[in-house]
Amino acid sequence: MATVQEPQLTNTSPFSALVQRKTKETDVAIHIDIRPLNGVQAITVATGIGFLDHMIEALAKHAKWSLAASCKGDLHIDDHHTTEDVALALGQAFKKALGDAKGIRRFGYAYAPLDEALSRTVLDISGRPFCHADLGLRRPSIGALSTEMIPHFFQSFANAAGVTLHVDVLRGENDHHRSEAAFKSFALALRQAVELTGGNDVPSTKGVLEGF
Ligand SMILES: [Mn+2]
Repeated sequence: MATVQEPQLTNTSPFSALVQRKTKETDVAIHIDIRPLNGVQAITVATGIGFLDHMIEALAKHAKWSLAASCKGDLHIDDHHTTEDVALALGQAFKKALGDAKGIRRFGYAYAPLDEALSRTVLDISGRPFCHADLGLRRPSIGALSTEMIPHFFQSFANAAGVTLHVDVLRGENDHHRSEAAFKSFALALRQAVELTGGNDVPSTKGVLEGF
């Protein structure tokens, strides 16, 4: 198994986090910055699964993150552990980077089209993990990524990040497009939800977001 990986982003904002997650199945390192200084993004993703890299790159790009994500996983078995553990570590890193979540909008929603495909994401950075991801994918896999792992990615992220998440792909003929539209709408909704309102309160009538 690989050695523990070093942080890869330099000159990060206070809204950055490093998560390393190592088991007998995977060795994941995530370094995230959800508000990169001057908006200058640096994105490198290497999970060993090309289509997963493509989706996470789209997520980082459109969420306006800087992200260094790498995983050495047991791909000789299949893509399950790698996809799940990357999503868990990414969700954990996102939550850590958000800190106490003061002054954020909290709710976010977005539509994203990709040619004939159209996806909608509605989410709440609530501290209450929930995921409904209805992507309507029909192929067994896209590249080396099993399509059943794509909703599972959203589920794992939501669990680790403490996010209430609804992702629905409303139409689309091409599964690559349907999936990519889903990740883009997710990215745009996350970006909206973490926007700073200019206030400094916790956006909850309870005065606290569970787990933040
Ligand atoms: Mn694509």
